[in-house]
Amino acid sequence: MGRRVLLGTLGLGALGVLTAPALQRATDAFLAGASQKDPTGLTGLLPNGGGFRYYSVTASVPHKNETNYRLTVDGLVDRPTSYTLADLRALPQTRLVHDVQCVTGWRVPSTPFEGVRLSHLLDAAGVRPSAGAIRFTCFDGAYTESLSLRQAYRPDVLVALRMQDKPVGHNHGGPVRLYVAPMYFYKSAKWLSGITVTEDVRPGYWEKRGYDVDAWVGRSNGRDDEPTS
Ligand SMILES: Nc1nc2c(c(=O)[nH]1)N[C@H]1C(S)=C(S)[C@@H](COP(=O)(O)O)O[C@H]1N2
Ligand SMILES: [Mo]
Repeated sequence: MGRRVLLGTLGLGALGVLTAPALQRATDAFLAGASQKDPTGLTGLLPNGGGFRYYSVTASVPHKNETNYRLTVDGLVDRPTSYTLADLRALPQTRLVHDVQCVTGWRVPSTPFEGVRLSHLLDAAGVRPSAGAIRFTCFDGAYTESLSLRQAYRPDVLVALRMQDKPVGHNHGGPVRLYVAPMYFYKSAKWLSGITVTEDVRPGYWEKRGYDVDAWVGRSNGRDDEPTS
């Protein structure tokens, strides 16, 4: 084999190995960059589709699936628990259909979300009397969110496995995202990996940067949108 042919072959082989993850990283980074500085609304034309914008505070997010996804419930509970996707699917599922409202103004009508009620996971873990709030963490390694315990027990707050009647895709925060129907969409943490029961509310990523901790649609952040739930 001549030197050029050998190099060519190696090059193609390397490309084959690299292309899929490298492309995904490039896409993630591009979408993240584009959506963060978008006064035009043009990122609405990019993937996530159906009126949704792609948001991520990190340039790339690892992909999690059937084999490596875990959701932990810990903190002020009697029984700390770790769930696989199969574990979550085996629990009672609730389907809700409401509008989605982002605090930057865009709204998507009647979007189905389906998954396990957060209250179910909290009851299973046994929340201690000293508890007052929940802190959510994500496997992007950066995003966090919060709810008061009272908000967390609402029946329209889900640990969502499905969105738009299909499994939550990676760009929408799959395989598992939080869904807080009555609040601005920043509450619905994508790539959910941790539910920690705490004493007090610890403001989340955007809340430390000025958004309201109690994010009711139409009654917070100085906005007057129609409520979503
Ligand atoms: N982990 C994580 N979750 C997140 C965000 C984020 O940047 N990272 N952005 C929030 C905001 S501001 C919105 S509007 C929605 C966007 O969800 P989408 O990308 O499915 O449209 O996710 C919310 N959850
Ligand atoms: Mo948002």
